[in-house]
Amino acid sequence: MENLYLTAQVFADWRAQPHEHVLGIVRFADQSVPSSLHPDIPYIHIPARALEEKAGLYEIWRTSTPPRHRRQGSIHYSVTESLLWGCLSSVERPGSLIQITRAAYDEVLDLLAQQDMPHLYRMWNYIPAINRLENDTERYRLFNQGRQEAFRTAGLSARHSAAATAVGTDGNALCVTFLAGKQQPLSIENPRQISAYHYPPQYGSSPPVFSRAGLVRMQGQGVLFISGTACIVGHRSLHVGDVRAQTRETLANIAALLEKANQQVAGMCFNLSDLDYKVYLRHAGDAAAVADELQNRVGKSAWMHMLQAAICRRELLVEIEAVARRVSVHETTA
Ligand code: 3EB
Repeated sequence: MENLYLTAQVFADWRAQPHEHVLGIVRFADQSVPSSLHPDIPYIHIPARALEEKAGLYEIWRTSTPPRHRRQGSIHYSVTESLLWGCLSSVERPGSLIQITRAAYDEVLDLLAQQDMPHLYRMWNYIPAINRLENDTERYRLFNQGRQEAFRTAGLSARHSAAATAVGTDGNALCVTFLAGKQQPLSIENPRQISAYHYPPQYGSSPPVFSRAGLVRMQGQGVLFISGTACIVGHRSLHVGDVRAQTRETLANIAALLEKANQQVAGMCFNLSDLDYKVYLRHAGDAAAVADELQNRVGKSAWMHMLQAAICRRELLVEIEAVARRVSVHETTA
């Protein structure tokens, strides 16, 4: 399995090739356009501006074996022997965020049970007006309530929750994409941060249910899914108003996660310089400063893709996620 990022221009060439092995395509851009691929291939547009190219950024998920493409309810998905990738978008009626979140997660969890792909590896959540208050409650917290209800009803414990991202989108639909499979991932928590599912109630009565990272073995590779990571130490947001310091702290969090993964898994050596970073910025104008900090820490040749999206706490200006791959995993411990 691999994920790659192509600007709209490169995608136009790529599209001309055969794509038997595509699990699904996510397009990040202001404007929606119909899929230019075969309609069977799962495709979702996320209303979020790509900062590299106005025409959009394409995230492509593919495998080494040809998947089958299917639809069920609101989910469009692809499935192989060992993996399932899917997407859905659910248009929100006013006041329905908890319900549509709950319904989306119920649908995803039902599908996974049915397809015997019981383990979620990674979830992405794009939430309309994520920071807006609704009856004095921030909408991200309403989302958390719906998500927690679904996990709880399915009997899934927070400790085995998936790596995730939850950021804003400019549209009016909750968009969810996910990757699941047969194998139980090794959940990795960050020693610099309290587990999100243990956040104190000041961040909402239902905590966010996700793990900081998850490691899965796939065909001799160790694949590490790093959740959206922000400038949070313990449970507090630091460096309010300083996007450069927030970026450095976020990278320190990712470095700590990599170190933890390397400790937990014999023979692993994940490194900051191996990652392809996906960066969410609250303000497009911060792109140059964030790119500069990333290059200072990771190297001038750092791979990064930047999107404009609101982050789940008002004071956070940047959030960074990544997928890391390493050959030859030996034994897993802990
Ligand atoms: C944080 O660490 C920052 O609710 O699924 C990052 C990744 C964040 C995922 C989620 C939230 C989520 O709390 C925000």
